[in-house]
Amino acid sequence: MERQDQILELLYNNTGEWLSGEEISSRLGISRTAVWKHINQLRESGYIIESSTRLGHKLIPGNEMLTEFEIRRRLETRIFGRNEIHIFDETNSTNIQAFMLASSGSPEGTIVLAEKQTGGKGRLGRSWASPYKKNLYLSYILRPSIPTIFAPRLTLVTAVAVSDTFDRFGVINHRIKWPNDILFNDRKLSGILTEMKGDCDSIDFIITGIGININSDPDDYPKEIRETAISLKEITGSEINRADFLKQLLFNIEKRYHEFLDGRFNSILSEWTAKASIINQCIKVSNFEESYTGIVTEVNSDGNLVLMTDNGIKIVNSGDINFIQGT
Ligand code: BT5
Repeated sequence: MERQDQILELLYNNTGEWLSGEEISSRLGISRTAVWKHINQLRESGYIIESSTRLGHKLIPGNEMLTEFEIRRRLETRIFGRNEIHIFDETNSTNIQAFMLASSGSPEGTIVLAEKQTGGKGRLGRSWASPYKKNLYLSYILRPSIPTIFAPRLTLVTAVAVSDTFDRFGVINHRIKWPNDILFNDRKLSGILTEMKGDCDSIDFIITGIGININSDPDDYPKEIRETAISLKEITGSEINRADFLKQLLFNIEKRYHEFLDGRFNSILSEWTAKASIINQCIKVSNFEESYTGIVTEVNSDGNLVLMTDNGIKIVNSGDINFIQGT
């Protein structure tokens, strides 16, 4: 552990109380001048620390830092985030970074975060708006030993884990929109992008990327999505600590991923279906190649939409859906 982290740890163990410079210096075996220097650096990086020559130092609760230290001290997972954590102040896309890390051997559970993405990716070449220090832009590496054809199921598994986390933060009335959106009042709160490297037989690795609007305000987005995006802060009326949200999210992702690996996909799919309120709805689904209108009879175990159309049953594996009014 680095010196600054050791000092933080001591301050955290005494949050809201004074801890003398002398005690810190003797516990860590460094000079009091060195303690002051580290405390100043911590303050510069955003921690609110009161200091007094007589009383020492006191950490004021309520910081909003997304650092490796803040993440690790919260973790309740066994694998996710336990090994490699990569945090960028700014990067093109956490999915791209995670892909490169996975290609050079980073293990399952490696997580990649950014405070800002300059080329945040959506599906089908679209982009993900990623304002600085407001939200969560997370990608992680999976290396499941499953047949390649099962990989699309992981998007549904992830959507349920993200939805579990919103439940936990009191956003009960959100909805999953096939295949990968989480909506609140028809506005987008989160999107998921699953990418894979492998061949027909086996998966080398999967990168799952999740964008979650946590503390952004409408002004933080490009004009085109101001009416269609929403953040957790806008829903709950208060700022959310991103590290707290991330802790819960990683816990839920790991839990759902292991349920999936343990052969419990069908029960996850039932939960997904209940949260998506899509069965028996009339929808139009469009992708590059085609568009169909029909009634959804099922989301099958591959995550495909099964539609009853005027021309019979259609099974659709990708695209965007719109609900047709009046059904
Ligand atoms: C998605 O694509 O919803 C997947 C988004 C995945 C983003 C994460 S962030 C971390 C990781 N690194 C990446 O580079 N990507 C992943 P799609 O279904 O194609 O939706 C994209 C559409 O959502 C855009 O065309 C906009 O209309 C809208 N959109 C873009 N940014 C948004 C935002 N921050 N909030 C709500 N809607 C947004």
